Amino acid sequence: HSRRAVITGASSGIGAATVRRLRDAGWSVLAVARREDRLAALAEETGCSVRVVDVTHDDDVVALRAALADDIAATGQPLDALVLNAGLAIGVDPVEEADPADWARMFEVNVLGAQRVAAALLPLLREGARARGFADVIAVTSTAGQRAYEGGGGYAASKSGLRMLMDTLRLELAGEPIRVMQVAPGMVRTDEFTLHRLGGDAERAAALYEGVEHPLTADDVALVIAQSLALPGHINLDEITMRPVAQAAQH
Ligand code: NJP
Repeated sequence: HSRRAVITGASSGIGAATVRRLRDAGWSVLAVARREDRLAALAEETGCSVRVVDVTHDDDVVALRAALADDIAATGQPLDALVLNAGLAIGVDPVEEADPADWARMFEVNVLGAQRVAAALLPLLREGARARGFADVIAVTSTAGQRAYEGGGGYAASKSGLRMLMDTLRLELAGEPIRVMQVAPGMVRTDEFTLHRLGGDAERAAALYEGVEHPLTADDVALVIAQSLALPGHINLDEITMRPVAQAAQH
């Protein structure tokens, strides 16, 4: 059996690129997100399985676990890896002017969504680890969770929350053969993420990339995720920070 992964936030950007990278590496992938049309196109293109899941909805996540458990029982193919990638940023307002509802939404998806999916699928990952020797949870965090920047308060707070969630999970799973890894990218050129962040203002979205000559692409991040998962099972890359060279020079 090929290795099996679940990828959240797989309908665009880094998640979709990770589906392609893992498919190319021979994985069998279940891609989940909310946008059904995007998922259908991805399934058509890559041959991956897809399922509509909103990570903020308990029912969706419970149903995901049940469907996956049934498929594992039917095929004998265990779950090897969970890629926690679903996430979003809203706004670039200073703390003083930020709307708490925007912050709540970022926490709901970026932190609580990751906790909900990880908790639901851990029993299946444990079975996978028993069958294969190890299993993986890998999250896409952000350099925003490591270092503050003006206007990034809510996103940074949520991503540092996710970072601590992952660090805690690693401690709690100590002694089990489950790796808990994080990839923290700097600026990635995924237009939908930025456009959504800026409420659809394409001009401001384009301006955001102006300071960085060659931002990372979604595929750059996907490559690092795929290579981290491909490492021998006794190597845990706790946290990988990856930035475009032009951005690295700023600090
Ligand atoms: O953005 P985008 P990226 N339930 O908007 C999904 C982090 N990051 O690829 O549900 C389930 O193309 C959404 O799917 P849909 C970032 O924080 C980025 O850049 O169909 N899924 C879509 O597939 C995030 O964690 C940059 O709308 C939900 C996906 O999430 C990850 O990279 C820098 C959902 C977002 O894809 C991927 O972002 C950095 C929900 N409730 C970290 N809400 C960057 N772009 O600069 C959203 O350091 N999704």
